[in-house]
Amino acid sequence: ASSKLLIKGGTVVNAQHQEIADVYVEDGIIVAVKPNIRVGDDVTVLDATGKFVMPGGIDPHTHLDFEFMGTETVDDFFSGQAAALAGGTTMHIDFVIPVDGSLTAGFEAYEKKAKKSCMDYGFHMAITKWDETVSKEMELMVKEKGINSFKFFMAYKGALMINDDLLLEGFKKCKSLGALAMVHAENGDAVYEGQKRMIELGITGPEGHALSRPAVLEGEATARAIRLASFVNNPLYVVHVMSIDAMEEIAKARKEGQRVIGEPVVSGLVLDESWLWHPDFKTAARYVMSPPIRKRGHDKALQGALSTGVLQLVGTDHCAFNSTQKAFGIDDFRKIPNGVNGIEERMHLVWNTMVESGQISVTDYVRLTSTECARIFNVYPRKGAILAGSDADIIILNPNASFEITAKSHHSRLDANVYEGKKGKGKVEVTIAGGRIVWQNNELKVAPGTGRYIKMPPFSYLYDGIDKIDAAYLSSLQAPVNRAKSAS
Ligand code: DUC
Ligand code: ZN
Ligand code: ZN
Ligand code: ZN
Repeated sequence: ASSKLLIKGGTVVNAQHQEIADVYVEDGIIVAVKPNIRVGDDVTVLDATGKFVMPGGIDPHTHLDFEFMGTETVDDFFSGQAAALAGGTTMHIDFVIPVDGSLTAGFEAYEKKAKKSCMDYGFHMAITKWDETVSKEMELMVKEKGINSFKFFMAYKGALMINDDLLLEGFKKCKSLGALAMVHAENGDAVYEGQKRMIELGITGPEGHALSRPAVLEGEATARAIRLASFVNNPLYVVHVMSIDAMEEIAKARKEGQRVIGEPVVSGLVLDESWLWHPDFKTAARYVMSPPIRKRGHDKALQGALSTGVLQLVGTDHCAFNSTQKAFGIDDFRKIPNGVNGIEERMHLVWNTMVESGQISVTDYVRLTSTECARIFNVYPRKGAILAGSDADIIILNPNASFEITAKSHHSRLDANVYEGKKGKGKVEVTIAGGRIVWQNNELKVAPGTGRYIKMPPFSYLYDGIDKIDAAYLSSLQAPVNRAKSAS
């Protein structure tokens, strides 16, 4: 295949602007974006007339090759990424989980898992305990390993959960490093209580999952994390915002000027809780993820929050378990491995739900599926843009063609799909990753080892000017209070 590519006549869309132009690519990099580019016959030409030429999607939230709840996801870095590319996503950020509390060991393990990558990727890191070593290792991760975000689990008591003291320590450490603190916001102690109560009541099926961890617990933890972040003047990223309760806390904080980012995921935007009441266990268990998919109404409210800018970007939390694994919880919903798919479906479902429906513009679509993620994690404009000098991660979307989601034809290793049967207009017809055409005519051409690790530097725009706010606060503390010295 040629390493020179010309995409002709499409509408090139960036987060700020769209125009009809050609895009010329050489050796994996976009070289020129302008009308009527002429090239020699050694160049592969793609006609994009009547179609949108956009930055490939960036999924900020995935779990590939993840060992969790006594098992391991069926999608690894190859199958998960292949699925992503077939759906128009060209980069993802996965979560490194420490090994026995060691960040270094965790990083090395994920480096190995990711060797088979066929698309570019970055890493967040989870922090599951706290001591001097962890604190030192965080520094190493930021300064040498290309990690600029750390996730704290306020849920999963007895496994990943951390308490408020650690959360504060972690926030402060993130701040000193210019890294972004992320939270899984559910009150883990209360969830534990709720789960026990359901089992005592004899509610052992998947509906118990929803009943044991209602939206109020997500709202509480989100509010707590936001307030603690405010206490130390720290930017905060809330992952998988699933409820109105959590979203409203974010809205309020942002309105007051706090730097809070909210990430809804596709399942929360397009599905609802009724699936957990499905009479067939196998079907219901498929929809178990945490925080749970909420009642009808939360989906629409989250869509609205995306369209008004209360929430900023869309992830998936892609975490794939087959029905045999989901069946571990046949007698006890607490043992159903948590997670749903989405890495392949995100671009189509967001297009269909948000753009086709008229809720957002095409430029907004690019912003919340790609550009904003690149900005937050500080890899813009290398990623998230169709500009001269950017990586050639590009999709061609035909707004008049249609897509249909079914496990029969998806590229994940999953034996089912939570979006089975969903269809609509807007189809990713071509995916270009690192200058290579990897998806065309419904065919994938991917090879393990072609994806690259993208290092993410600290101090993204979320840190702009934060030192001034801190300095003002400090000097306010140092203004003396004049109290009359009274003789006793
Ligand atoms: N939620 C899930 O559903 N899966 C992975 C981890 C998480 O927080
Ligand atoms: Zn593995
Ligand atoms: Zn989570
Ligand atoms: Zn997750």
